Amino acid sequence: MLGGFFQRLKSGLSRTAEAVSNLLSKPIDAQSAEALRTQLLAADFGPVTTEEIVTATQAAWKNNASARQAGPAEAAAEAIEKALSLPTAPVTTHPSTVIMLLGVNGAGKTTTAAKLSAHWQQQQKKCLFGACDTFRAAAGEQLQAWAGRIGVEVIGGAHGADAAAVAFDAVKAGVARGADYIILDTAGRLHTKSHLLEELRKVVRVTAKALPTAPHEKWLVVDGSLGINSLEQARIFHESVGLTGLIVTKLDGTAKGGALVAIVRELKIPVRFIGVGEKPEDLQPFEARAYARSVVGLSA
Ligand SMILES: Nc1nc2c(ncn2[C@@H]2O[C@H](COP(=O)(O)OP(=O)(O)OP(=O)(O)O)[C@@H](O)[C@H]2O)c(=O)[nH]1
Ligand SMILES: [Mg+2]
Repeated sequence: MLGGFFQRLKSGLSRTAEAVSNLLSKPIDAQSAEALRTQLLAADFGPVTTEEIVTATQAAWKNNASARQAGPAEAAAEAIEKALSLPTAPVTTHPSTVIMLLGVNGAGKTTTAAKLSAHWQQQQKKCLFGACDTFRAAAGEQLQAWAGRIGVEVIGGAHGADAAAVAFDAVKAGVARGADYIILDTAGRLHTKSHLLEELRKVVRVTAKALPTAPHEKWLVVDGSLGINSLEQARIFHESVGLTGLIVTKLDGTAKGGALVAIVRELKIPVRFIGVGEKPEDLQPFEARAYARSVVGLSA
């Protein structure tokens, strides 16, 4: 099970890994260090992490016989894992934990709501959806379709209804029915439009009226294939609502799998889960070590 889990992560990140693993399989000289730097930047690790990885791989090769034996890839994975280490609190546990999913259009919020439920249902947890995307006509139906497949109740509103009112109803219903997780799927929005962000803040405020400690988590769903372009989005959402976590989707098949590190470093927000495909089971709790090894092509 764990092996399969790691394999999926590794194959998902293989495009990023392919670009660097060749360079990390042999001694690093000045020329290959430059090539490595170029590849790491192309994979969107960002300049700071890129330099740390290059320095670590060079040092490992020069100074230390056992590191030399393990190879530059091990040194690179360690540098990446270190770059991701944050003082991270565990995900809030409340008898009815309210999780708000935010993000730009198409980031993967609705799919992630379904995946999260599938994940928690496996742990015998009860989930309930709030279909707070009342903006896009088909959005409620998309969530309904997922809910039907995985057996989750949805609280929704009519097209054009107030998203905050739907959130309120969903939280009340979830608490009344003893749901362990209440997942609020919100409408995709342009992070550059302040009135849209104001609407999100209203969802946050009204949710707290339904349950004073809610929303317990505000997770930004980020399309991992957009690479470093997502950083600015994440920054604005964070300033606007105060994020408590990230979910990075579409890490399967992207060559920009390093951007996750750049985002975590800059915003100091933990990655909670990653998406490595479109199916409900293609969501994994984020583990820095597994990610760091996969992204340079190493095995578990
Ligand atoms: N390959 C891959 N595709 C994904 C992943 N997560 C989501 N998708 C796909 O991305 C597309 C958009 O996903 P949605 O869940 O509808 O995105 P959204 O953020 O809810 O979009 P809006 O409601 O329009 O804002 C769908 O085709 C999903 O199947 C992933 O981890 N990997
Ligand atoms: Mg959606």
